[in-house]
Amino acid sequence: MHRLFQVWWLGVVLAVLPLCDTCWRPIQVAMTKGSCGVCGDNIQVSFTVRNKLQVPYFESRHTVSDLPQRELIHFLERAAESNSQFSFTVDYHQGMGYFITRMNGLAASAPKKTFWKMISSSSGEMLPLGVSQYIPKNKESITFDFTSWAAPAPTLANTSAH
Ligand code: B12
Repeated sequence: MHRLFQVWWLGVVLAVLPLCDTCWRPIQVAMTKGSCGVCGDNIQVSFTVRNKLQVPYFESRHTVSDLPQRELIHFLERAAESNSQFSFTVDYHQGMGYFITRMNGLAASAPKKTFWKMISSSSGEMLPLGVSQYIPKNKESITFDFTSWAAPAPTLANTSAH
């Protein structure tokens, strides 16, 4: 009886909290802060954006540091936010996510059979997944190469991902 009397204030707090919206807010923030899906330790990823297919040719390099390891699209977003020289656009495809349609102002074109091919410079292989699903490794360097699938080599038929 004596101990119950000592914690009477706890009963008052529990009774008031559900009625008080602003009382809950700090608790909700604490619960959601830092949640970012599949997130690992902070990593560094570099991009090379290369067009050797049509004039004006260009090539540029961009590095994103200290971002939690997660899908490639987040690194592209960070690069675009922090560097006005870097830009991209995407189309959304249900099930596979985003397809890169334009980089640094140069648009891919289905009628001209051009696309932005993504290659891991570390392995030299085409990425097996798109930007919404591929998770880069620390210090990985990814090349976005403006490519024609009409060119004799490589063609869609003889590339490993297709
Ligand atoms: C043809 C094809 C392409 C063509 C599409 C252009 C065209 N107009 O034909 C080109 C060469 C551009 C291409 C590129 C890529 N592709 Co592709 N492609 C295919 C393939 C062989 C057939 C798709 C198709 O025509 N379907 C029939 C039509 C009627 O359906 P659709 O929904 O309209 O098809 C569209 C989408 O598939 C889209 N598309 C094609 N590839 C990709 C990749 C991604 C990530 C997305 C979001 C959309 C997309 O383009 C098609 C035409 O508009 C499929 C394999 C398969 N059998 O499905 C792989 C496939 C879809 N591609 C794949 C990949 C990995 C890529 C690349 C990421 C490769 C790379 N490392 O660069 C790039 C995309 C890069 C970017 N810019 O974002 C993977 C996707 C796996 C995944 N879950 O992400 C697949 C499944 C091949 C595989 N590995 O098994 N591709």
